[in-house]
Amino acid sequence: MDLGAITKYSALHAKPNGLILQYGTAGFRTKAEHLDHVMFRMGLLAVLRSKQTKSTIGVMVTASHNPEEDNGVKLVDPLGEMLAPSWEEHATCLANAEEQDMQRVLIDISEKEAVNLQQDAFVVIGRDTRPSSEKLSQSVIDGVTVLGGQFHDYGLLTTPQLHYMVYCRNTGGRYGKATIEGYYQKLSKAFVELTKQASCSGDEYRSLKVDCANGIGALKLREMEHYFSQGLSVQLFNDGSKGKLNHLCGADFVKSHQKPPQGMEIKSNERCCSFDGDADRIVYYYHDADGHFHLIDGDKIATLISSFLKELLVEIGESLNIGVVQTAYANGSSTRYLEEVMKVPVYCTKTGVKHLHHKAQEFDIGVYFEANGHGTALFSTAVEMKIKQSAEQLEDKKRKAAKMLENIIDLFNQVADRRVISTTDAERQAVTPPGLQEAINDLVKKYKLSRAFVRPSGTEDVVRVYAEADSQESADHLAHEVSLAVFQLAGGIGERPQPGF
Ligand code: 16G
Ligand code: MG
Repeated sequence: MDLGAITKYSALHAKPNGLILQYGTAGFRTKAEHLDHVMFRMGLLAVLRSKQTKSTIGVMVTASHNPEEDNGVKLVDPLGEMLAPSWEEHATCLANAEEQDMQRVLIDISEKEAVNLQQDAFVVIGRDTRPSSEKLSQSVIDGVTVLGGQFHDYGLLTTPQLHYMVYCRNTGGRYGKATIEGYYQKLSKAFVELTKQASCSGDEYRSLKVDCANGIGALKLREMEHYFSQGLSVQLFNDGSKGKLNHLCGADFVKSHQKPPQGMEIKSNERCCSFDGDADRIVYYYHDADGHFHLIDGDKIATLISSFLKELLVEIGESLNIGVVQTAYANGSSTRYLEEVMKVPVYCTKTGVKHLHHKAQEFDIGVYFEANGHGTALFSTAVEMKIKQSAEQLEDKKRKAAKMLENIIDLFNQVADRRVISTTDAERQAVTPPGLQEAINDLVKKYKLSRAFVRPSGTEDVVRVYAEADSQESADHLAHEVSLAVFQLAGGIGERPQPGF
């Protein structure tokens, strides 16, 4: 380690005095102007992690669904997974070290993790379309180079694409080629195969309107479009040519406002979906014949996927264990449907893909989705083959799927942002301030089919309040009452929360 060079370059990416940041739910996230030093240091850390694991490590520069002015960074571990928790702690230490302590912190990490500093290191880098991202990814590269690491800068990428590149590089190309071309080929082939088996083959099922949140999803989907053009025709909206990233559009907007994004006209029964700013979330929606808006969010996607897979297992007589993983945000109605009707076990983890992913790995088939649209299904290659063969024998899946969704009548819910709190039980119970959980329990008792919880956000300086009940009015009331309890018991400042927030 050339400590002299590190000190010299670090000074060019100086940390603002007194700034403390946390490696949060999905990496560091804050205003872009506060992140230069964090990026440089994450370049350094990625090299150490690469040396330790003798593998390629990924660094993604993005703040996902946050406003355009924010940015962020997350590290991707060798198998395309989120950074290991012990290294998240190192990341926080390194990001917050004052200039004069940098060398000591780097040496500490290397010693604790038994990093062989002679080992080669390789880091791959991707970034979203935010105006600040290019410069910030250059700071990552500065960090990588000063520690003697090699790198490949993929430039503009979606977050899932960067995860894919890391995995491909660490599995000797067996999973796919670590190129953008390789990614499009692999995914479009799988998509075309799958849709060949779908019983619904009319033209109306072959078109999709896509809201790209004015982000990277637009660029990448445009590149990918011609790989599956026979299977699907896509129409892109909010492609970044005029609107602002994540502003009045994108998966987060559609989910929280329960309406289509701006800039997208919807006719009845047209199929639509929205990405978020780094294209790692998706939600679907449509207007029915009466013009009512219907959202197929993560809860419903998980229900469809797990039910589909469960049916296939029954067909082929396989007794593989299948589990669904959700978070406290999952609509209570979807949880009940999965457990009581589909007889699929459901587990609840803390918010954030890393927690869900980890739990889902315990099953032969693990389906995980957050209500907001982050998720996937995990299964072994052997299971994958069996499912593929038997999918050909199943008919009527569309009718069944539509029927199933009719059975999940969402309970109404309401979410609001407030100040600091700590939680337990996969974020469903508040531990502090004292008395808050008791107050919430009393409020919940007043409404039918109701549930409420509060948790500090891992991406913004707020606490989120969630409430659900059997009518929108009750959900709104409950959310307001819980917000007032938070305000009173957690030392709220400023104006008291108003009904409807
Ligand atoms: C991050 C997480 C997402 C989570 C969201 C919650 C990943 C890749 N992303 O975007 O899963 O739902 O944070 O945000 O894990 P909050 O903590 O501000 O409510
Ligand atoms: Mg995202």
